[in-house]
Amino acid sequence: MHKKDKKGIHELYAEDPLAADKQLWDREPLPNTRRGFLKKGALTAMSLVLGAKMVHAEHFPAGMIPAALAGSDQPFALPGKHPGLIVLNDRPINAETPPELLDDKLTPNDRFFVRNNGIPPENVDLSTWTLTIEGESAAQTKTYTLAELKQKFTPVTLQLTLECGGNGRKEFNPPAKGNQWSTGAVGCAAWTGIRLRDVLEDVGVKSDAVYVGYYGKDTHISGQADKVVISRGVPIDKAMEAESLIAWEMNGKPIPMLNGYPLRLVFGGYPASASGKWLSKIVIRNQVHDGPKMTGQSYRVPCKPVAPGTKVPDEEMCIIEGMPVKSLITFPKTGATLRQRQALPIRGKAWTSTEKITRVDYSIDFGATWQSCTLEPAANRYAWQQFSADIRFPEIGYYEVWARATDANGIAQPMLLPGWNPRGYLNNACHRIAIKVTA
Ligand SMILES: Nc1nc2c(c(=O)[nH]1)N[C@H]1C(S)=C(S)[C@@H](COP(=O)(O)O)O[C@H]1N2
Ligand SMILES: [Mo]
Repeated sequence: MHKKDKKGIHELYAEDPLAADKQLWDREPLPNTRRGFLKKGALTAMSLVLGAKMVHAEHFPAGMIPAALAGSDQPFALPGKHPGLIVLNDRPINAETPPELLDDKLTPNDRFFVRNNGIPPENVDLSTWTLTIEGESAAQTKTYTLAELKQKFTPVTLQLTLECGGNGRKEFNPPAKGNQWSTGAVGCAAWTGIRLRDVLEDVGVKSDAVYVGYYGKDTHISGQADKVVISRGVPIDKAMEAESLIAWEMNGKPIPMLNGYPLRLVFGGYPASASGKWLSKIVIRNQVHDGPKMTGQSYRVPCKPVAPGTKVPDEEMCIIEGMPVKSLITFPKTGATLRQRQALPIRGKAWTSTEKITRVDYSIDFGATWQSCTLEPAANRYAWQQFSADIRFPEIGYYEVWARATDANGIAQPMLLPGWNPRGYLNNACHRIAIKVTA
């Protein structure tokens, strides 16, 4: 095929999107990937996602999502993932979980969302995988094999909620660039591993330590071998918390490949971007960690509220250090219909980075009045909590069920969108579902 012909496909889509499969167009990845054809790194990512080598990939237009991933019926699931996950971006792979697939107490491994910034490592060898701890504020540099980590330190299992900082981004206006997450970049699993602090203490933490940063074995989408995909971190106090884990198991099984196999950090109550996957190195820093996606506008919000659409200089952006109180209705699926006088059971999850959720309420009159839900306690700090209620509706018609969680500090979710920010982080507006009551 000639270059010109390839370009023709692009132009057709660019000029007349309706001529193309509408859904395919809607699901296009970031605008910056629309031009040019697949790079080597992207090709690897694509094969990984399809679970098979893409034959003739050199002819596949860069702006297009493979048909296998583009429709609402995805014929082949992502490797190790439930077919109901919604793929938002295929290079790198990002997929969210619809609310009704988050109804289990703990999110099953195949339903846990995926947020990749690069390409996961291939052919992971457990016998040669190592974790190195170093940095200005480390008393020494020390490297552990997986077997050493498992033998030397006390294992722990904790239920920890991971939520991407950009979850809910889709709602912001003006829109923010990046994956247009709806509600599903969240999950809560039982993670088994060891405490990060035990390892840090074994190495020795100097008194001037302020931050830890991670490095993982994923590779950059550009195919450049030496380019770090993402290297974020947490303040030393967060690293030293009893719930901060280096994990190798998720719900009693090895962590799925797309979620960081064989080793990852798990920081509950923090933007999940801090929870480094395919973990190979931790640096103990005497300054705020400055790896890729730690600086500039990434995972930061304006230090002071700004009007929607404002350009905010880097120095007025502050690092996100915790996720806001939030909840999700996981049953029924939006659009449920029931008969008059039938009670509607609802279920959902609520989570916070503070001590705990103390109440969840629901409204069927668009927030005018609220009734309380039954709320289960958390298994441990940073685990999500289950709520439920039986709702009766006064008459036939259309309703919405809204849910609103409140934390131990008395902070409740906003009913509408919270503060606009340039990158579209921290949307914790109340979740709602549509209900029809018929005769
Ligand atoms: N090495 C590495 N770690 C990473 C990422 C990544 O791209 N590479 N993505 C981060 C982001 S932004 C999020 S939201 C979580 C997502 O974790 P999950 O894919 O297991 O749901 O992993 C974080 N850790
Ligand atoms: Mo994220």
